[in-house]
Amino acid sequence: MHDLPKLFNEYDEARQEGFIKVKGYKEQGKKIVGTFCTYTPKEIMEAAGAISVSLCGTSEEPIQDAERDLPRNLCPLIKSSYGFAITDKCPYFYFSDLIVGETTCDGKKKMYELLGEIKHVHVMQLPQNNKDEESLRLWKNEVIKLKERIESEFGVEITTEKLKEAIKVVNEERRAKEEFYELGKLCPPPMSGLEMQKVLYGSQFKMDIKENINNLRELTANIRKEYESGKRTISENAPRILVTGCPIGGASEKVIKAIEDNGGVVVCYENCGGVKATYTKVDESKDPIDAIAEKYLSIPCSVMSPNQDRLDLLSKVIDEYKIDGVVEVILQACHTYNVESYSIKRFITEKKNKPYISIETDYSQSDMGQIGTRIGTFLEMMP
Ligand code: BJ8
Repeated sequence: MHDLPKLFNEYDEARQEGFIKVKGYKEQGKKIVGTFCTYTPKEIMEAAGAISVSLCGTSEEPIQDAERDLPRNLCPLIKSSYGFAITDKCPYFYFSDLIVGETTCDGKKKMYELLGEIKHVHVMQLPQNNKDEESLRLWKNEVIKLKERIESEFGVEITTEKLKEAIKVVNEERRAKEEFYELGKLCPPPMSGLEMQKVLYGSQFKMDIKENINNLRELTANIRKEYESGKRTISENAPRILVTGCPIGGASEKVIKAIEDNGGVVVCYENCGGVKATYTKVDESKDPIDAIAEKYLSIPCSVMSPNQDRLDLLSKVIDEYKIDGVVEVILQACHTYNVESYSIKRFITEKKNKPYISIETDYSQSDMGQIGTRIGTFLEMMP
């Protein structure tokens, strides 16, 4: 038997362990690129031989410091990220040679202006419509500008061959992640949603992509083997929940905990930690820059308008994962997800005939009781 809890815990500790790794990479002369969003084309950094790492803050700890400069009624992800940056409490930020941001939501793009006072920052101008030709042209140009910035900043040349190689590796990482989270399609699922979340979140901090692929595949194979030998850890009567909305990690995992403490199980994450980031791949047969631009612009985040692709994706995963109910997690003051939640609710309840609840929260633990009560009532409605 494999020690699965131990393997899950390794992912839980990945963020902390990465601190030492990132220092090691720096000492070897590697360049570090800090990122904040799924729209960042990771292939460009990979092709430059640089390491990319997520700088999204997920804890309440630095928010008070951030509020000295930023308004209180701002998304906790933005405040936490900024707070870590100005207090030098995040080794990933500290070691970053360049920060790459995108003009996604208003809060983030204004925060990047302030980060620019302490670090080198490159902001990609993201169009807000991902269907018209003009937007794709603009975005392609932004991908080229990022490539040129990385080349001049780090004194490297990103050749077409290197880009093609990077596309293959990053696609493979997407596939490995997909093979892992698709275990959630099994009935009953072979792991809890909290365990799945630990792996999805932790794997962001496994900076060696090839090693990440191998670890994910090994974990998936071990889970499958135990399941096939008859081991079950989740009741087959547990309502199967889909989580959608803003990114989840650290403090916001309280919502997953509330779902599972009340008898449900999260079997799928449609957010940026899960399906949304990986369900499309970069087309390996096209010109690399064209293919990268197309893949990233197609991400169905609520910052796009209109955003029909998100509804299509939700519809697909609700069917494939045999979902009983949908929980949308909205971080406080996230206007795009908050406003879009009305269309999401209508779609889920009227077109897919599934129960839906939205939970608006921040990184504090003060609303845990209230979230537990609301989720408990929601789960009681399940058939
Ligand atoms: S692709 S979800 S990572 S923008 S920071 S929008 S929660 S108010 S994170 Fe995001 Fe990229 Fe989209 Fe994904 Fe709202 Fe907060 Fe803005 Fe946020």
